Amino acid sequence: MTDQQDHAPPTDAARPRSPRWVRWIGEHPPPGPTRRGFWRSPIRGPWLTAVFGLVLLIGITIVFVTGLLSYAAYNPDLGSNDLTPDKGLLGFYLFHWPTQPYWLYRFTQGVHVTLGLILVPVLLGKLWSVIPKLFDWPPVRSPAQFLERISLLLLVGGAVFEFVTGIVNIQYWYVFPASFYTVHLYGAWIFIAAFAAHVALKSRRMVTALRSRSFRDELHTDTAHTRPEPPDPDDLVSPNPAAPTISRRGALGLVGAGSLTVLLLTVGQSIGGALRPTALLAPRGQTLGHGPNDFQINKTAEEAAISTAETDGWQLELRGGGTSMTLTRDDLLAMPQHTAHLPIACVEGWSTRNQAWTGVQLRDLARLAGAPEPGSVLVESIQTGGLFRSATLRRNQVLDPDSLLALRVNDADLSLDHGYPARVIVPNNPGVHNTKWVGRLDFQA
Ligand SMILES: Nc1nc2c(c(=O)[nH]1)N[C@H]1C(S)=C(S)[C@@H](COP(=O)(O)O)O[C@H]1N2
Ligand SMILES: [Mo]
Repeated sequence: MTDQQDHAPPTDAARPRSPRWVRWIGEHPPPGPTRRGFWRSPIRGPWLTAVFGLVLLIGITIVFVTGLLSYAAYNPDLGSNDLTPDKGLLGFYLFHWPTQPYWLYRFTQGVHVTLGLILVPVLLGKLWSVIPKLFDWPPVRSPAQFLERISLLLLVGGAVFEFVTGIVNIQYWYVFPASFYTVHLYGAWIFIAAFAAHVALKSRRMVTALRSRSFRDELHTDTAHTRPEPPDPDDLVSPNPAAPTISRRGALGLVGAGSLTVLLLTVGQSIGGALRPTALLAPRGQTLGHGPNDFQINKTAEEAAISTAETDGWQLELRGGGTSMTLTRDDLLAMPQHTAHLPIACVEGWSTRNQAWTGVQLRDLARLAGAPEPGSVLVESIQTGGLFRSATLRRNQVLDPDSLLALRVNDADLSLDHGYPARVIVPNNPGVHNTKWVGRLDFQA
């Protein structure tokens, strides 16, 4: 077959009216991938694309929703929790993040990160299945086709951007601490807009394609019996197919095996405990402590430039109701102690099992500070090295009986790495807001 034949002019009604030289260019793609005959896989076609598309439709929707929940969990409307410029409209759905169930953030963020990771092979499969469209010739055929191509650029660019920034973040959080949060948030909305438009445009075609072949039959078809699909309106099916080297079953199996491998090598970080070491693809937080403090550490005291020099003679500054006072660790230990069984659940998707935290209830400290009904509390760390840490917690978080300024964990003093002399622990709170090495609590009306 010659290139002339396999690139029959499209039957676009507008075409005959375009100038001759434009038509000539359209009919003469340069050698290489712009020629349809270049793409020869016999399994490429609407059915395979639709199967990947359906998985992504469900998966990306869940990743998007859990991502929005993660943003809400940060209480971005409070204090300096969120410094994203001009996020106004994007916060339209925000609500007061609850403290119960205490494991909710651990679950939603584990799903966000783990599902995002296992969708990577599916995304690659999907992109492979439609790659001839990237080389559509002529590049611009009509205003409508041009607009569609721009939207696909946002779709593919947005997907790649969100996946790459997410993965880089869980691998090296401190590479771009301030901007990750902002770019991943803005990127998500741009991507999801293009995604929604794509779904609206393609959902009928996806359903038709899925119905065109039986999934069960495909799972019983080996390579030798693999035949190309009939020509399709999107020109995904090769006009010049090569002999099959893999069946559709094989291609789906390959992608499925890729996703399963990613799952098995990452999910241990979200489950924690004995399964933590199986998360070989999740390097973060492999540092563990000793004895009762033997659970994952995000940032060690050394990395935060905290040493006994900072903690010797430590005092907590308590502010609220127009007053200010200081308390030593012994003062705090002399107050009523409460124990709560809570995990640390990091935005990066890892979490610990429940640990038994013991300390003073935040609501007791609020009362002591003269602000028994605070609107919020600003928690500041004594940390000066690395990123300075502070977080603002909402009233419901202060008042939950399990919200503590913890002094001990699992019946031992907190280790320096886990925030000695005192750290915040709040049920259902993103790990990053459980401030370690607390120096000041400022309760606000
Ligand atoms: N002062 C301070 N507090 C901090 C951090 C920090 O870097 N500095 N890291 C936060 C993050 S991102 C997490 S996930 C948890 C981890 O707590 P852990 O190290 O005790 O497991 O602490 C949070 N509190
Ligand atoms: Mo974290």
